[in-house]
Amino acid sequence: MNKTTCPLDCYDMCSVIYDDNKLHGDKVHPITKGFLCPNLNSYLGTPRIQKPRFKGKDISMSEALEILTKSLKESQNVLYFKGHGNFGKLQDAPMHFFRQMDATFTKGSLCDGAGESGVVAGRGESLSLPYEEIKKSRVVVIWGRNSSVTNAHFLEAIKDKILIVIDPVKTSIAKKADIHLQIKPREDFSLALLFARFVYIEQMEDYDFIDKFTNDFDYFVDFFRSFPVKTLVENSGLALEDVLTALMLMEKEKVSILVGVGVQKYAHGASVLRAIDSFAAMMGLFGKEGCGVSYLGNSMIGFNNIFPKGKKQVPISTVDFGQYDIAFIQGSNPANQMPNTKKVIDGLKETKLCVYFGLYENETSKLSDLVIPAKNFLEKEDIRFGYGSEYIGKMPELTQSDIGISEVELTNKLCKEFSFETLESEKEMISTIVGNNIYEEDGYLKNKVYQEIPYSDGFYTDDEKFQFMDEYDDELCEMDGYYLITSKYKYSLNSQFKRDKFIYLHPCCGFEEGDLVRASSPYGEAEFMVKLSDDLREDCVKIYSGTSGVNYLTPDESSLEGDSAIYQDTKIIVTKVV
Ligand SMILES: Nc1nc2c(c(=O)[nH]1)N[C@H]1C(S)=C(S)[C@@H](COP(=O)(O)OP(=O)(O)OC[C@H]3O[C@@H](n4cnc5c(=O)[nH]c(N)nc54)[C@H](O)[C@@H]3O)O[C@H]1N2
Ligand SMILES: Nc1nc2c(c(=O)[nH]1)N[C@H]1C(S)=C(S)[C@@H](COP(=O)(O)OP(=O)(O)OC[C@H]3O[C@@H](n4cnc5c(=O)[nH]c(N)nc54)[C@H](O)[C@@H]3O)O[C@H]1N2
Ligand code: SF4
Ligand SMILES: [Mo]
Repeated sequence: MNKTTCPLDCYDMCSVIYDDNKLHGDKVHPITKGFLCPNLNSYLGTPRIQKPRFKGKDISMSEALEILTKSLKESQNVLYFKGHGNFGKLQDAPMHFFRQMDATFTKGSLCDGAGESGVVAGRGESLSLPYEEIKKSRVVVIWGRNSSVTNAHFLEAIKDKILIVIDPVKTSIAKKADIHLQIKPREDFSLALLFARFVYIEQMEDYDFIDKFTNDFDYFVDFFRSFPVKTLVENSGLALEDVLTALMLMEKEKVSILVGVGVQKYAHGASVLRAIDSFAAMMGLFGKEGCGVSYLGNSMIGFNNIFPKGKKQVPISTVDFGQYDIAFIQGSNPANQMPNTKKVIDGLKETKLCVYFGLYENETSKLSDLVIPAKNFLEKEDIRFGYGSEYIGKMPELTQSDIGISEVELTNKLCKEFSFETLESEKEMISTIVGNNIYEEDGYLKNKVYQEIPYSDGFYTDDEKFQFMDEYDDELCEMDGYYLITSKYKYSLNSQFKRDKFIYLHPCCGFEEGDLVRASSPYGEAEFMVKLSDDLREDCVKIYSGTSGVNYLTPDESSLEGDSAIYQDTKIIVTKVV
């Protein structure tokens, strides 16, 4: 039996059996429990790029590498741009080459970076909650995470809990919740401060915890008291009664708060996570059985990074491809997934050589001069770490194919051409990366950092204490139009697999199902077909990640902290196309 791990960018990190050319969910893995999601189920059936291509013409792999080498040798100005099409750690191998040739790297994130910097400011490091701890909670708060779509294997762990969902959309998990706070988008900061204010009024603080494990609580009290309750309630778009009901459900209980990326696709995303953490710290929810705040954890915690980036780095969400002679794009589809598609496409057209290194055809491969097919996760040796649990996943090479080249092989070929130091073998690199920081339990690997309940011995800050927030930065500019919700679609993994094509609006918005509409923002416009949904608030539109056109509408700006994309920090005007 061939066991491996799902390579896709996902909280669940499923354990996978590859048998008879098919992928199956591992029945004995405690989280996977025998089923895979529609995305991995589509993996083997999705047509791959078979052959390298240069300016539209099929070529051999050695010709492709020759063109790449020659162009790289002639250029001083190279961008290395990597996405997360495959979460394996050895996917970073090309950094080894591009660092030695002094290419420009990206910093920050298209994903979770704003929130992460808020978590790090308070806790020093972002650890997620072990699956087993979530199971021990009595109350689970799902805050800006669409667990039934993006985190489906965790539903089993939370099925008997008191469930609070905080989301502008009536998601299917929200419909099952004991209470759903259908918050106004962008206002989670206000809600976290409201919670904090009423914890204070009702004297629900955990004073022992605050004394022993935190700093600057008094400043935090002054900080949240500087916001009038009335303003916070109005901002949140919620009834105070519902906010208080949710808080009372948490009183004196073991509470896990599972936070997703939905709350932080904004300039002030770091402050949102810091405020949620500060509220949780006030309640003493860290370091105790069945308690904690789980955001997307740092998957590399405890491990050695053998692929450091080069010194030259630019924020990823504002990359201007046109400034580089060569853009080498790996495991990503920026022409669809990056904000401000018009600017991205103009830039990709301007580069002298745009190189796409991936598995599937997409908007970026079509715009690229040189297309290099990759090996898929079954055809190369790797290991992956998770951002949603304590598990580690082996990804052994299980099959071979004539198609594509692995990231490690490509790196070694380029290093040889440039007389740079080559890589060690895959097994040696994996062993250096993990060091002695893993252990085995019931046949599966886990990260030793999670052997103890996260933060039970203190935090990862200089004085090992949680740092409460006491200031706040935001760049809110008032605009007309609908809030944009752009979240994940069940049948696609960002732009991979089956994509959606609709804009979703509330039935009261005056459009009919099937209408063709033009959506516009200060960044651009695109046309979509309407679907009506009373799961939305009346002030929101929803367009899933991966939908063609959505990122024509999104801002190519970075969050105030964390150099992260801020997809939802704009408003959308919708007009009917006649
Ligand atoms: N099927 C599937 N699974 C995926 C992915 C995929 O594309 N498809 N992508 C993977 C990746 S890359 C990631 S990062 C994770 C992310 O997974 P999640 O963290 O679940 O992220 P999203 O789906 O973007 O958004 C989650 C929820 O946030 C809500 N939301 C939007 N704006 C706000 C707001 O202002 N406040 C609050 N409280 N909620 C808000 C949305 O309605 C949505 O229900 O999923 C991974 N898993
Ligand atoms: N509107 C909007 N935009 C978003 C988001 C959103 O919610 N809404 N979400 C953002 C988030 S959270 C993320 S993480 C980013 C994701 O953005 P990207 O990282 O660009 O993700 P994908 O679109 O999934 O593209 C992954 C590509 O990786 C390639 N690939 C797969 N496996 C391998 C491999 O083994 N080797 C190589 N070389 N290539 C491989 C595939 O061909 C695929 O085209 O998008 C962001 N963009
Ligand atoms: S749920 Fe996530 S980890 Fe599991 S198979 Fe699907 S994409 Fe992979
Ligand atoms: Mo992501």
